[in-house]
Amino acid sequence: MDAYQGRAATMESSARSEPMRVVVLGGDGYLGWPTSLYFSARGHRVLIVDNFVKRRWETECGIRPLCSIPSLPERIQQWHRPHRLRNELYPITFHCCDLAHDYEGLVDLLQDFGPDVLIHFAEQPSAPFSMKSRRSAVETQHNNVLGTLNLIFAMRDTCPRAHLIKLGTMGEYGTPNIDIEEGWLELEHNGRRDRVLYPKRPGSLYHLSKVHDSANLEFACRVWDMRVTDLNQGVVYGIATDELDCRDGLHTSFHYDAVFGTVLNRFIVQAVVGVPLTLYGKGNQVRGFLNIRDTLRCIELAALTPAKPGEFRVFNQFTEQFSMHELACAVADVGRTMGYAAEIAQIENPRVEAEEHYYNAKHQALRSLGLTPHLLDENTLGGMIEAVARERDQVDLLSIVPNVGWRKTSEWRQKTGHVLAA
Ligand code: USQ
Repeated sequence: MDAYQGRAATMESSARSEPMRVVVLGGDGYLGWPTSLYFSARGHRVLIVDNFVKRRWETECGIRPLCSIPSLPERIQQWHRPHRLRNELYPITFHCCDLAHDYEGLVDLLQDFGPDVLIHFAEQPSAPFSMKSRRSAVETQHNNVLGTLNLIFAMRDTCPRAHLIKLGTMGEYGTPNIDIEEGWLELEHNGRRDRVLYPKRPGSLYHLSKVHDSANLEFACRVWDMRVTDLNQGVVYGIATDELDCRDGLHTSFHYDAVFGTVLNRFIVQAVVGVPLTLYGKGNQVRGFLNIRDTLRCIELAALTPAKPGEFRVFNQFTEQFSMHELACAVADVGRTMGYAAEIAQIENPRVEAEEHYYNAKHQALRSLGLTPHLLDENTLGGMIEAVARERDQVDLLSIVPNVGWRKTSEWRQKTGHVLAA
């Protein structure tokens, strides 16, 4: 019996009796691929849509994930290789389509497939990439905002009853000096009350692209009765899920570089290769975090209880919050118990962000739908360190060095000399 068989009962318990027709937009990516497998494993019919531009951006930036990623057809073939439990699954299909540039192609494929739910990851996901240059900022907003706008129209005209689950970000809110609500704010002004979209003050042009998406989606719900769940997700960490781990060759991309790597994944790699953990600025920036396993469960919960027609529903999707300093110390502590030196280096912050601030973001909605979080503990950190240590030889030290400055990248490079001691 393999690891996958052992978990089959859990998977069946969360499967719906009626299989859904699920489109995963951006299904070749870090979260899109495990989401596709998660829904496939539960008996749903999955269509992946991707234009593979993320692979091109990586090449342009001269970076690559820790382990090289087989092509999407190879990974799908690997998933469907003969397997006692998986023989009954609908085959995952895929279609190459660029949402921002191929509206007709998008319309055709939605018409043919007839989705019940669309899960939208097909966006440029990196704040540093969006701040690199005018070109990358334009590419980010063009890809994200216009791609989502095309999707809205394509859904309106082909599958208006389908439920859109859109990956937003906690970074849309920024770090306001008041509590962060789940998308909406009740307010009283001059004796009158209203419910308005929560005011946003994002910290990068990438995060801002998601604010624009949210405004467009709320409009589409109000005017065209669309059903949308906007998942304002925190920083995701980890690479282990039941489906990814069930067989070799199914792994998802893990970035530790300064452009696409997120903070915890970076700290883990830095601890393993003996580079000081790159704490930006004072390190008192606080962010919400979640395990990749909880991302998948949150999306499933949203899909099983869809937004109503006309409802723009927002969930804050994270399970716990840490300051970057706390996070660095947690990685360093576990790293040292495993024999790594794991020093912490406070370096000049390449970003423009508050380094000391109030942070209290609500995140009850997904818990009340049934999310049981996988919290970050020593075992999780230790498991990540072990997994990265097996690939240690693949790490490109140069790509760890932050090389994009928010104010002006050329000035940032000059100022810091962008060198890290290994
Ligand atoms: N940071 C460090 N050292 C590093 C890298 C980052 O101290 O080596 C700090 C940053 O200054 C920032 C925090 O860690 O204060 C988070 O940075 P990040 O790069 O992990 O995350 P961010 O740029 O906010 O974006 C990531 C994903 C994005 C997602 C977002 C969720 O790339 O797709 O939307 O996390 S959230 O942060 O909640 O907006």
